[in-house]
Amino acid sequence: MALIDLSKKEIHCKIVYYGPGRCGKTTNLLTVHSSMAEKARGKMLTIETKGDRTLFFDLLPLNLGKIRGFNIRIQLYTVPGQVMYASTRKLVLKGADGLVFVADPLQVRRERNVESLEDLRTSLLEYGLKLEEMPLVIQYNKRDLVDTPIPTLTVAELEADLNSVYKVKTFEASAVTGMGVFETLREISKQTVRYVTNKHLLHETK
Ligand SMILES: Nc1nc2c(ncn2[C@@H]2O[C@H](COP(=O)(O)OP(=O)(O)O)[C@@H](O)[C@H]2O)c(=O)[nH]1
Ligand SMILES: [Mg+2]
Repeated sequence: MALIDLSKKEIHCKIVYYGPGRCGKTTNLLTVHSSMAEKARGKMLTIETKGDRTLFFDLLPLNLGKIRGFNIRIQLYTVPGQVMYASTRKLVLKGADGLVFVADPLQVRRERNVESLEDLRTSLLEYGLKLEEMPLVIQYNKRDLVDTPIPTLTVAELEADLNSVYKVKTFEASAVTGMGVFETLREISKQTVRYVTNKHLLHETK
């Protein structure tokens, strides 16, 4: 749940980057962190195991400026992808206001994407949240691999697998080069702030 501090005139939103292990969630946050001005970003907290895998979550606080006199603060989280961290993954989702589903285009990960999106939907339901009613964007990551010999899925295939039900905005991206990373963040931030302010009827606050 978003935290609204009326005395400080601040809104805190939580956006979670979700997706199968190794799809590029941590890399998204690292790219955002390295390109944001220092005063707009907080310290990135990341706890990784040896093989650059996220053990608990990554956290990146951002300050997005003001809307209607309220300071907008956003916290970006990632989840650990590995199967054995299912309970941590669910815990990170608690109180999420917006979601980015990061899809891996490697053909060998095709089923993992679908499973992960279903996992997201059912975990949210346990918190009483419906994915189709929440701010959501899908990012088709690693598009830089398309021109390499590595077998990748086409956008049409990914779209059929992951977006035939939700029909949300999608972005082609490469978290390593930065392509599409800010477009994804901008759109989910916009949707999330709108969702949070509508939910709390802030438009009635002067
Ligand atoms: N080629 C390519 N590799 C990527 C991209 N994004 C992430 N990776 C690589 O994929 C691996 C897993 O990325 P990571 O961000 O740790 O995935 P996470 O498990 O979702 O957090 C790392 O070796 C990254 O460098 C991308 O857009 N293109
Ligand atoms: Mg990670």
